[in-house]
Amino acid sequence: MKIGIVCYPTFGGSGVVATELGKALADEGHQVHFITYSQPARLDFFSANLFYHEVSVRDYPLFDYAPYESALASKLVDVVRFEGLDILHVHYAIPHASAAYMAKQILETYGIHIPFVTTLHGTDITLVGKDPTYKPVVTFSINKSDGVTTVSEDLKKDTNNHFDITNEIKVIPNFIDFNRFSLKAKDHFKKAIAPNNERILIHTSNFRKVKRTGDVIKMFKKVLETIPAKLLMVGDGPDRANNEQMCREMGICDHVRFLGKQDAIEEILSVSDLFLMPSETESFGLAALEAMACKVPVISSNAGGLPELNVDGFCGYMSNVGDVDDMAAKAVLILENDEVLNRFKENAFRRAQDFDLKKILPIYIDFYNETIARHLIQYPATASAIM
Ligand code: GMT
Repeated sequence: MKIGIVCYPTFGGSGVVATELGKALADEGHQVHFITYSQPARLDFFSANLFYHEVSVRDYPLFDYAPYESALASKLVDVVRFEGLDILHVHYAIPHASAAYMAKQILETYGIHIPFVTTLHGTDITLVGKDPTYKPVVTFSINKSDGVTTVSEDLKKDTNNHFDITNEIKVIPNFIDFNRFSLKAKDHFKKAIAPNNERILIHTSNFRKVKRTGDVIKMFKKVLETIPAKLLMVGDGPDRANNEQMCREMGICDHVRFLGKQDAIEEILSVSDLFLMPSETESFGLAALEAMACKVPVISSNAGGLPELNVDGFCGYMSNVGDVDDMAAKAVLILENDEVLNRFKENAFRRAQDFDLKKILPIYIDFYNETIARHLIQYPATASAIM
């Protein structure tokens, strides 16, 4: 198959899933074309089956806001025509799904009929998409997609609750590539962070309000009252400066390291004992899955799709959003005893295996084939051209 993937090229979860999916499809022999405004963060190597097409937005003094959506739709038309793509897969509804719809309509004027699949990732529905600013466009483009997927049952439910959806939504959970995410021997690193064998707690995110990074700091402060520990805060974003200030006011700076954005996150996870994700909402929680794959149990909130990933009392614990006391108590329960900690670590790894890329990739490939087949029924004249 020749597949066009549209995504945000940043470190955000949707971009990561899109890029990892594209890489895996390319490994299976499919030709994958990424179409976005800069090289996706995890696409930093050569593969014969991977292509990147940059969407450049022309600035003009008249524009207060450069029209990215039009530039993307035009680029999609160009790439589909030139490369002969079979299907488009857009990640994150805004503005990718509506740009794909626009491109599809334009391509029809050239006699080219291409289906597009939209994958909803979370904030495109739960935070941004349902705002009246975008809602009519999001609803329309979901309903006009030839296939729609969400990364959890909870996100499917939210989408159906908040929008007037006439399309069937298929749930395809996020996945993990164990070739990259697995326990690495990084003892020297562990010694540098925790010279007295303190437990290492970790949080990774984009430090937006929804991640409740302040709760991470408060929870850690409570854990520290019982257990010698260090906290690694990985990533960057709007709340980071506040969180650093909180640590100063709490007098715990010696125990907390803010590491900023990190590429080799699997190496840092490999020296960690507990992952903290107290999010306000989380459609799936990919960062927690990455931790689990590296044998790190998870203390999380029970918001959104997190109960579909974190199995309470098995590979971690869940608490109500904002219940920092409960989260800290459960963290101590896991951390205070080596035997318990090791059991949770092994269970985290076992749970992560349910989301092995090898299990999820065929579901996406089948979904593409079904979508193309359904589309061909609508446009039988194109069948011979594609097959
Ligand atoms: O959570 C973020 O900050 C990034 C966001 C995104 O859209 O890139 O992540 C969403 O998609 C991820 C991949 O499917 C999910 O694992 C995250 O749970 C989801 N974030 C939220 O729902 C808040």
